[in-house]
Amino acid sequence: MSLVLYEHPLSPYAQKCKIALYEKGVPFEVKMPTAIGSGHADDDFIKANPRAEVPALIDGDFAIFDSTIILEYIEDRFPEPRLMPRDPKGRARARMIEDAMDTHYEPINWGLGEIRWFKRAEGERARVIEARAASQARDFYAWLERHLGDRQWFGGDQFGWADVAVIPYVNGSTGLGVGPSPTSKLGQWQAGANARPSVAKTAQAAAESIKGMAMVGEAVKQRLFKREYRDHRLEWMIRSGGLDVVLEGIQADTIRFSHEFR
Ligand SMILES: N[C@@H](CCC(=O)N[C@@H](CS)C(=O)NCC(=O)O)C(=O)O
Repeated sequence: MSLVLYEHPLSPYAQKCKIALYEKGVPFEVKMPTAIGSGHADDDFIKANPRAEVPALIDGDFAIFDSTIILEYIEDRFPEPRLMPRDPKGRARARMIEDAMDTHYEPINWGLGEIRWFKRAEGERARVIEARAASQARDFYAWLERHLGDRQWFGGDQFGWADVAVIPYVNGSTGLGVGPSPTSKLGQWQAGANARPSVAKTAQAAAESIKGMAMVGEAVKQRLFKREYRDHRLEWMIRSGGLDVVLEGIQADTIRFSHEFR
């Protein structure tokens, strides 16, 4: 068996898949697509994922894209230890949380990255967007805590699907200075999740990779980087005070939309 995961260590979508594979003890090889994020994906990678996004999982001659579908495939193919709860409500909760993190939460971190790393706005303009991000994250933590309730993990007494789906984002937010308070219920959950070797290894790779982000603002200015403002990310930037960021990026040709299938 040879599994290859196309990934980027900072992609929360890819992190979900890595954590799941580590939890299940499945060996896999990681590959970073050439020039990922720049808008110049290579043909081999596009063959694996016509959306030209990480993650993509290659299992022999079969290629799968989209982190949710990959997670489902991993669970089907390697059922033990089980990540998805058995009871219908637990399963629905896990799926709702994953979907909310991937679509509603993800652009908060991504938007902060656009400001901090890719230098899309500075001064007062940046502060407005950053303040919106911080307040959205706080509100989201309250929602997550309601789902966590008094349980150790989102699915009960076993680390599982929703934990895998939340931890990459909450760790990303902590790195960006808008994480949950360590003494809060969510902060304590976060510390517990980070103590797991699967999560620690994934977070360590992300921390290494972040060192390379110092230069990317300059790369955008020089138009070497053309960032993907797709679906909820585009909406987030506009609704959070960054309409100018979008318009300027389109004019400067440093923003693109989703890859067209071919
Ligand atoms: N819905 C997709 C989203 C994947 C995604 O947006 N990946 C980003 C990285 S976080 C990416 O590869 N973007 C391509 C690019 O920026 O060129 C999934 O769940 O896998």
